[in-house]
Amino acid sequence: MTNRRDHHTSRRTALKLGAGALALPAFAGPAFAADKRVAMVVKNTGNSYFDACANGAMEAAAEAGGMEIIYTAPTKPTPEDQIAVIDSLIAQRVDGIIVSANDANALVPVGKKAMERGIQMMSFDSAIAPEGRSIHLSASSTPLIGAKQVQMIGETLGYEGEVAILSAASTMTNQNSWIEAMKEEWKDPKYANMPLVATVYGDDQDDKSYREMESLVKAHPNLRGVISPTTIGIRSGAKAIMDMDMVGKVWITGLGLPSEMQVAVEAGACDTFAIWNPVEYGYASTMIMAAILGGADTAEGSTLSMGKKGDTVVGADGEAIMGEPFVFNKDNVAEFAKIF
Ligand code: RAM
Repeated sequence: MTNRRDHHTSRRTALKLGAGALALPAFAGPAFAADKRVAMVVKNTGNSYFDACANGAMEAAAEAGGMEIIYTAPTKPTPEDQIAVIDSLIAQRVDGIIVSANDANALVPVGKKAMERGIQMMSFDSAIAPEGRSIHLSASSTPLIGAKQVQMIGETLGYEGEVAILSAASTMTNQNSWIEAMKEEWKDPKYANMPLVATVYGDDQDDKSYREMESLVKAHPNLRGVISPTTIGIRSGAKAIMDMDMVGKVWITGLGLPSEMQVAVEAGACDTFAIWNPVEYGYASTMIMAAILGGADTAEGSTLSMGKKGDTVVGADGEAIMGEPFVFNKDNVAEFAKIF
């Protein structure tokens, strides 16, 4: 059951050029999506990664002629609550919905319902299964993101010692596919002395992630590394390492925001971590939605414009990719912490 009052929704309408306004380069982008209403539905509220994505969405909306962005999410990252949010957007007859899914399959029926009503449905970040949307834009290649995280902890530990994974929720598409990709990388003989001893789920909640990190350390006295492929997990896990005085004994890596990881990197709880620019990711996703609303083809092999992020080509199952992740360490974390 969902308490509708829990849904946090923010609406902002990008400024439109009035008749008397100067038509200058800030609005140089395509104007095909003016007057459209697009919802960005993320996993849950209170996640600054998604707030950054929404900022990029607003930027794209302005470039695409001034469409309205409705940035919304359930308070808890569950599929049921997310379905209720999408149902209410269908009732409001928005033109397009961009979702980061809490469950790939559970969202298929509501995705189909939206498409039957003529609403353009796409996912970003965490995919809906192909039947429930047209396009899914991944931030980067799944094998690359998975492998990178195992490589980072390998380098930190000198390829020796027990490692665990602290993930988000067990139903989340993106974390699950990155974990699969990590396990592929782990097959390389260079990791023979760096076994994966546990995978636990903090559900993208700070308190649960923190407690899971504490339990990992207690249950595995020889634990030396943790990979957390979620910005919530890595920030809470790093805090637990610092609070438990485990700095120098256990290291965390994964996907984090420089603004949230600077303290942990400078304290030595985290050596390196990775992420893409979430502002650009929200921007690129929204530019694709604008192109689709303008009639762009989404069939495999089609080229879709991501505005100033360049073009992407639609692959199998409607999947496209934005770009490459960046790696952060003590030399560059402070600089990027100012941005995201
Ligand atoms: C968290 C969310 C999001 C994921 C990032 C890396 O913010 O789980 O879906 O992409 O981490």
